[in-house]
Amino acid sequence: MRTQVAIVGAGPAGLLLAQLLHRAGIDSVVLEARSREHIEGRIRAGVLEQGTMDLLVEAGVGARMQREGMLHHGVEFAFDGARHRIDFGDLVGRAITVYAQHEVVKDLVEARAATGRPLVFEAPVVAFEGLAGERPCVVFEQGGVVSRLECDFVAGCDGFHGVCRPAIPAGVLRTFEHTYPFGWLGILASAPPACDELVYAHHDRGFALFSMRSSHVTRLYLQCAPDEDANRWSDDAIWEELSRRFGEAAGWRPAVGPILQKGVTGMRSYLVEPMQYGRLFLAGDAAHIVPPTGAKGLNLAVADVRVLARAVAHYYEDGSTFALDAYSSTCLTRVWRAQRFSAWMTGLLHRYAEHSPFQHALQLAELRYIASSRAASTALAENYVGLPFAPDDPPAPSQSAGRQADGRRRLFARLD
Ligand code: FAS
Ligand code: PHB
Repeated sequence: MRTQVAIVGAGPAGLLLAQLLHRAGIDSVVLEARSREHIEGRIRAGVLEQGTMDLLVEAGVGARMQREGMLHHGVEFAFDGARHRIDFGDLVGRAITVYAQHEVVKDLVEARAATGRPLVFEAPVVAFEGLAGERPCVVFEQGGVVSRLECDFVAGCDGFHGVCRPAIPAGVLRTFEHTYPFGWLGILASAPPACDELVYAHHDRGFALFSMRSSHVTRLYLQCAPDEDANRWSDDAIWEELSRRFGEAAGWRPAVGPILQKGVTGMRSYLVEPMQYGRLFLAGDAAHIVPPTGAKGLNLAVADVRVLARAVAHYYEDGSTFALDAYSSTCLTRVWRAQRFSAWMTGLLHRYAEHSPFQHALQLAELRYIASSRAASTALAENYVGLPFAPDDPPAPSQSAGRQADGRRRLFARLD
């Protein structure tokens, strides 16, 4: 088998990259370890930044999101017994859409099928050859048969536990990591939203988050021990704890209903530099993890593959590698901004057992400042809705490139 780009992993990063490349006339093969049913049923993120929304629409996969997604122009913070709204529209003129990640995955899988190009399920990648050369090869298994896929580039979109990042030789990557002393117990509930927007709650008993998926399904999280066993929590115990953590916020309580799914997510900040090695380019969770407090994980994956698709298109347009060479530095500017915001939101809202009374009081002082200062709430809003994509990510070609620059501009116009 041979293709131009071998994509490892059919999560949001891999599937969107395949779609962007296809629209630029570039061939790819997507290799996914799990089944279609598994990846379309994996309950994860829910908040799409404005840039993600726009890119999905431009890529031809945003129609159902536009129909079924819920456009939100603000978010609420519950503390001091009240709810405080951050008005995105007034502060930064942008919005978010609440639309489940697994729905995005379904839309991308359907778009991939429409192209007729390969998306191979239950085909784990097990090895690589020639990543440092110009003719890399990906080795994968399917039905007990080992196959080789020759390509020009490998996109490592296989998530935090994938095989791409570990394929980079020791000594190449610099790793940054922080593990938080808590996790999130997340539930999906058959219950109508009791509030129009998301509510982040700071409470003495611990953090809680109210989100939603539709007019009859809600998504809620509560801070728990990092190794919490979700099965130890009865439905009643979960609802009682959530109601206590939201309860004093002006008498608001989430609507109670049958819990459809529950699970515990660990919390870590993680990042490798660079995000590339030879012809291998890491994107999404394969390269970085953020605590979900800032709702950035999925959106960072989207931003990475937008840069990668444009850089690969540069190469096939006129053989230039300047954008590919700049891939890591281009992505990492945004990744580090998201890391900062996610760590800050996590530190602001969670209960730390080791905190002194002063540190706990400092959290409340920060929350009160945000609620009372336009400057502080604007800073939160601009990061939450996502910073606009830079007009020329990757950097604009040098003007001396003449015809090449015109060609790229035409190409970017097609990709934008
Ligand atoms: P993914 O992990 O989504 O996709 C990687 C894919 O690669 C998977 O389908 C996997 O099966 C496949 N793969 C792995 N190894 C392979 C191999 N050897 N060969 C082939 N395929 C292979 N983000 C938020 O913003 N908000 C949230 O609330 C939130 N909740 C989360 C809860 C959980 C439990 C997890 C794990 C993550 C959560 N995230 C959240 C982050 C999440 O949304 C990620 O940012 C997002 O899935 C990133 O997408 P990908 O980079 O495509 O990685
Ligand atoms: C979600 O809806 O799943 C969600 C929303 C906001 C977050 C994290 C998760 O910060």
